[in-house]
Amino acid sequence: MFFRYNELMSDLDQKLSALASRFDAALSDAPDEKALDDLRVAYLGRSGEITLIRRSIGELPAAERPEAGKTINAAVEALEAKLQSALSGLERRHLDAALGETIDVTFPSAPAHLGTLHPIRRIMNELADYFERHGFAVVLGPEIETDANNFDALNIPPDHPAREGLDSFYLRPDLLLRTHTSPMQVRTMRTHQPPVAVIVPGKAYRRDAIDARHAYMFHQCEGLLVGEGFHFGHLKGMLTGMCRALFGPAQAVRFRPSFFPFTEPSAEVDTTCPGCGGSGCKTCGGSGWIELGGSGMVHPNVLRSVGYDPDIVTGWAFGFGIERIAMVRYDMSDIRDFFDNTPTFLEQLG
Ligand code: 2NL
Repeated sequence: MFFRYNELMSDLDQKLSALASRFDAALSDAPDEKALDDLRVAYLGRSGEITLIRRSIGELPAAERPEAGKTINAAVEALEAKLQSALSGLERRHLDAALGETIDVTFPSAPAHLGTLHPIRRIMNELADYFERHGFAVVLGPEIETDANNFDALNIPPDHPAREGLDSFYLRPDLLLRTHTSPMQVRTMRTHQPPVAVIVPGKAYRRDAIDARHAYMFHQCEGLLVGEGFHFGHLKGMLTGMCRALFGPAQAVRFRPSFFPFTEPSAEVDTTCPGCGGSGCKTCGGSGWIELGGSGMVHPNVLRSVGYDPDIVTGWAFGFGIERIAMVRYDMSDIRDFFDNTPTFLEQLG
């Protein structure tokens, strides 16, 4: 009797042998770990081909089932071994590729992000440069102040509305966040004999509700000149020069009568609107002028409160809001843009 080779093999052997051939072919085509895993699922997984074959054992005569089980287990082990060895091969190839890679350690890195000066700091620096050129010292002081320095010494009486808790941040009945930088001028006058020429840039705090024009913290630059023979003309000259340093040589300056408890006489300081050069635009509300801050001759009561003799020395002072100057300079409409800390916004203000 002649049998063809295939007929010698049991049906199960034939199935497993065909499966192994297909598996080998697919394995040699598998490019990566993902493909290997797909193969494992397709052949050895819960509903894979081997599982289907294993289920068919039930159709065999009981005597043949143990042998068939062993045959299938052997086939599974063979497939798993091939998968494992293919996986090791892939890993080795990855490693070889990584080891063969050359890294140019001299290649320039991406440029570091350096950031820029905050626009508020730029204005403060420009003010400091201008006043230092004219012999003023820049002094800085504490942001927590006594009510005596913040109010009493500045001729602000106990019943003045600015002293209300609603308008200021109190830490204790006698201690608050300074509402202006003036208390540092007071400290300077108490510790220095005239002549005194200082500017005080820094933070000030008021209990304002936040909107496009108000913030509970803002920056001020105050200035003070006290000595024998100083008069309003010196103030006009210094502030005109300041506006020209900030906004350009064509700036004019206008002083409007006003009131502050710490100066007498007092004046608001306006300068030519940089938006329109004085012809009137939206920025200046059509007036051609924009208001920068206040100024005046130091009140005799203030001079007395620091131990100076108002019959011998006179002086002037001023106070400007830095945000106000920066908003005019950079044509901004919302004060909150300074404090939102959006680098892309702040960096475009040059
Ligand atoms: C404003 C007004 C001003 C002062 C601040 C001052 C300081 C001392 C004595 C007298 Cl120690 N005066 N400072 C004077 C006038 C006006 O600021 O509206 N600032 C934004």
